[in-house]
Amino acid sequence: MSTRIVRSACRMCHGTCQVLVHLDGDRVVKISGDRDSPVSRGHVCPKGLASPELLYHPDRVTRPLRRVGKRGEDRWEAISWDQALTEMAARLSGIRAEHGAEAFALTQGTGRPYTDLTARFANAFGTPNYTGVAHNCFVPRAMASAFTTGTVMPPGPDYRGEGGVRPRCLVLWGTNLPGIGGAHGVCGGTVARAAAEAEVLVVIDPRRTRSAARATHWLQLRPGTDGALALAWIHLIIAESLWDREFVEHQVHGFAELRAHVAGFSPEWAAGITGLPAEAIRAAARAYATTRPAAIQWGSALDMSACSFQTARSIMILRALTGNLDRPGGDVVAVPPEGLRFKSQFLNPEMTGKLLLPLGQAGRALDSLPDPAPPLRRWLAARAFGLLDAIKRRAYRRVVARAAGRPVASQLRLFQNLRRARYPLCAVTHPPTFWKALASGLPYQVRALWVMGANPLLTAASPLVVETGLRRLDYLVVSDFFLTPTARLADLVLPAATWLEQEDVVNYMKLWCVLARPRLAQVGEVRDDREVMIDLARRLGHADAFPWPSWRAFLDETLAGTGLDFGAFCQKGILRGEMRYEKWRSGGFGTPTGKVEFHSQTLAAMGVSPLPVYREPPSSARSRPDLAADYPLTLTTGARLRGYFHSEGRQLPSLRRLHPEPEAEFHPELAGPLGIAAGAWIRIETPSGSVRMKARLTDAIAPDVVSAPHGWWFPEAPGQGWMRSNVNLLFGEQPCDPDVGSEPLRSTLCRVRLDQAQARPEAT
Ligand SMILES: Nc1nc2c(c(=O)[nH]1)N[C@H]1C(S)=C(S)[C@@H](COP(=O)(O)OP(=O)(O)OC[C@H]3O[C@@H](n4cnc5c(=O)[nH]c(N)nc54)[C@H](O)[C@@H]3O)O[C@H]1N2
Ligand SMILES: Nc1nc2c(c(=O)[nH]1)N[C@H]1C(S)=C(S)[C@@H](COP(=O)(O)OP(=O)(O)OC[C@H]3O[C@@H](n4cnc5c(=O)[nH]c(N)nc54)[C@H](O)[C@@H]3O)O[C@H]1N2
Ligand code: SF4
Ligand SMILES: [Mo]
Repeated sequence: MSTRIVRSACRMCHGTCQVLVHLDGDRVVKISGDRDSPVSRGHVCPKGLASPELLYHPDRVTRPLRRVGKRGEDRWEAISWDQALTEMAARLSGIRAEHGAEAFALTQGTGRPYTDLTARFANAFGTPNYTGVAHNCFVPRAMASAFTTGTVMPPGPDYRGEGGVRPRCLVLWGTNLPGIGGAHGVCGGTVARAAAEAEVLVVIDPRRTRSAARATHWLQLRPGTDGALALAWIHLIIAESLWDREFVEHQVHGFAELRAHVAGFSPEWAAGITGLPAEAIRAAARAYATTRPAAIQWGSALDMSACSFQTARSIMILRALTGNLDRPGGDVVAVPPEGLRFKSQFLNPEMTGKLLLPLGQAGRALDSLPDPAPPLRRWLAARAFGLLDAIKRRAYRRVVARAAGRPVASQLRLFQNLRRARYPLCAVTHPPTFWKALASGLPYQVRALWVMGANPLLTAASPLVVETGLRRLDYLVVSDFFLTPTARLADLVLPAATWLEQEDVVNYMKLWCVLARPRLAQVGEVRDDREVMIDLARRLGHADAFPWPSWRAFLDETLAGTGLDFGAFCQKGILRGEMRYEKWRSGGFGTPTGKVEFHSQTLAAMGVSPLPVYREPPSSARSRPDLAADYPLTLTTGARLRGYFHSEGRQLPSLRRLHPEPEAEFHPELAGPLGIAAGAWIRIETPSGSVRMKARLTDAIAPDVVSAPHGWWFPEAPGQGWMRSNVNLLFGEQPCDPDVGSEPLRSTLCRVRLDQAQARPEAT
């Protein structure tokens, strides 16, 4: 057999690296780093290396499976794709005809290739019940960017330094990118290099990560208190006159209001909340404000709190206040390659097909607030919506073009008003509310759900509510690689293509380039999720919204403006944009005032604080001293493991060897008095539940904090053991961030004890 090496773009995490795929004949035998890649410069992580193990795993679902036993019994028959999609189209049309389009819902996992079309599918079908994990992942930060500087894709560190300088000060705030591989379009290898190069490295993390150990300033704050820290930084920068006067004078709206607002948020105030010494807060803030250029790499620890949006707002403000926005070596917005039509929702909101959703449907989402209008007004509104929809359909392209010209903050306000959104900045159906509605049948019963590449029994908070909800459905379809605990409850399982089996123009969250991903393998009958959505949408009569006969046709359209077809694009491997800095000098900012909005009138009109505030985690010693008596420790969950992507990878041997068991980290000082030795099985308990993990003793964490991984199940166990070590069982119904609806998964009260049964249970 001949061997060859083909360059591609890995997708075992959010997809940040170009890699080399080694083939022996038709068989993928190895993945290696690509030293020539300007994106990843040879970086590759254990997940990327394990790709062939995923591709050829004997447990993969390789044909559509229809349930034959009772729900959850794990008895299936293989059927053809045509049978599967004919049946699915019939079931979904039937439900739409009988119960309305809103009785069908679609949920997805984190950003993956399918994200290109999922929202569009839901909107074209006519359901407002499109949901996922957005509230806890990236969207709080994207919203902060949209409302502060006018771009949904937030600015980020100028790692490439095309202006001749890279960040001299780098802040890693709630992220461990150098340790985990990659996230949200950023390669961990790139961040590691920038951190090593920076003269000042600030790390804000309750755990002493490797980066924290080598940082100039490590702020080991109490989990969930980043919002207070950020406000204190703003306070200090203003109090000590360290802000960029010229930038603020010409490019900022609301500085005076902000100045008055933060007067009370001194480092001493924040010290009392964060547990950090006031002097340490001062020193780090001064270092950040006085070392230019400076940039902040932020991470998802900021998203999973009851104060996520406001904290991200404060950080957006810091970037502008210090004059680092879009300046060489600062926090920049990249320029995309010329001629390309972006398909990522974050870069091209038109892809979501939001305007395809009939106007009257928006307010029927499971999380919409009740309509306060009297019945006659509601009837009239429905008629008016009908008329407007007819006009909209006719003039679709013009309506889209006009809408796209308006500031994104104004678009969001209009849409969220129409939705009567309970959480004004949660642009999807609020996930916890969604799962509760599925389980309770209130305000109405959802009949069918498509779970597109997600494992909510492991990754959503309140897994028992999720389970009840899934069991109540008439029809559950799950697209996945494996029969996960979630997929086992399905009526139909659709086998998905891995990245090696896809072809793609990869632009997930990387504005500055797109990468080529040629199809290099095919196992069984697996199909690309997007091809399946196009196929199904057309069967359902939505060829207008999905005019492409195939996925390849879609890709060719994406590339049309570049003069390349997909084959030629693959030869090139990457297309890059040409960086320009200080773009605000010509165009201002895409906000309603055209400036960076420290104060936002749009937010005020949506019932959100127009200036950033701090909120205490709802379950903490400060907010719930009554609980703290029994649950004295602070639990943070989900710090990423290098070898796993969320609940994935437990069945891949090379990854399981890296992390064979779920391990919770805590301090020896805490373990000693509890009689817990390293490696002992323990129980972590909250008022909502109890899970089993192994003790990993380390002084890298404060003595009153526990850090536990999420996503643990045991594919090898008879019942898959999804209740054994599933950290999300520790979260019951909890107050969410009132703005964007995120959940405080990074800070909740808990306690720990030795588990009496020290053996590993084999079945659950
Ligand atoms: N306690 C706690 N919970 C958390 C977090 C935390 O930090 N703490 N983090 C949250 C965050 S930020 C996120 S984003 C979510 C992630 O939540 P999920 O996205 O649900 O996480 P995964 O475990 O990756 O589940 C995805 C499933 O999709 C399958 N899959 C992977 N790729 C594809 C594909 O291309 N197509 C299809 N059809 N299937 C695919 C996988 O096999 C897997 O079973 O978890 C959240 N949950
Ligand atoms: N290997 C791997 N890579 C991944 C993923 C994965 O599951 N595995 N998931 C992907 C996804 S969907 C996401 S969202 C990203 C997330 O990746 P990152 O943005 O890097 O975030 P995390 O690793 O979740 O958490 C980063 C750090 O936050 C710290 N932390 C915990 N609580 C707090 C807190 O309250 N405040 C602060 N400041 N820090 C805190 C943790 O100790 C951890 O070191 O990673 C993506 N990449
Ligand atoms: S960091 Fe992500 S993209 Fe890079 S090799 Fe690892 S899994 Fe693949
Ligand atoms: Mo995420």
